[in-house]
Amino acid sequence: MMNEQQTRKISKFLSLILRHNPGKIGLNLDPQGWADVDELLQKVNGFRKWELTRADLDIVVETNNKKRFAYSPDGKQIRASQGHSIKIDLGLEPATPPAVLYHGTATRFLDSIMAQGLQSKSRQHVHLSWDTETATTVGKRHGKVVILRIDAAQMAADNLLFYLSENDVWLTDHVPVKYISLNDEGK
Ligand code: HQG
Repeated sequence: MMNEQQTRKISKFLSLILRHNPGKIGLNLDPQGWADVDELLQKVNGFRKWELTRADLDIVVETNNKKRFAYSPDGKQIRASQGHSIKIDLGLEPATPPAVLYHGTATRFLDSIMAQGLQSKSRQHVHLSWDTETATTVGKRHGKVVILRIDAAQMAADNLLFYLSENDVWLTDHVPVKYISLNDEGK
């Protein structure tokens, strides 16, 4: 049985493989980002000398705090639900966002963001959150956190597209400056 630390280690390695570098273990993803589960297990174990079983993988998929991975309906394939830097097509349909979305970032990025808007950087999309709590957690990874308020209603009205990932992250290509304000709610 895996403990929490092992589960986290596996999850991190899977994020690397399924979002950024499948070639590291000689794995191929299809154009929608899916990997064959049996092949993944074989190649991960070959690379890391782990003895990861399908049952272990089920636990990683189910217990992951952000539901980062999902199985195909027949259970034979697995992919990351978002966060890719490699070019894949998640096949998500455009969805109508809530009126306001949030983006947590570090204060040191503010000047640049307020000049260029939010860019997807190394990932395929800009990631936006439903709530300020989630945005705070995302932003803290980068330094002193600041929360930006995104006028998603106006963006949608202006025909900019949004997608909702399977694990509940809002995705869009770019957020122009005019839709961004500092979130000083409650101050
Ligand atoms: C910033 C995690 C300067 C942007 C999270 C962010 C999320 C700019 C950083 C997911 C900029 C990119 C994504 C501009 C954007 N000038 N900086 N014009 N535009 N930035 O990690 O949103 O745990 O690629 O604000 O929970 O932090 O991996 O994006 O600070 O859902 O599953 O450039 O990653 O999920 O950083 O995080 P990231 P993010 P996982």
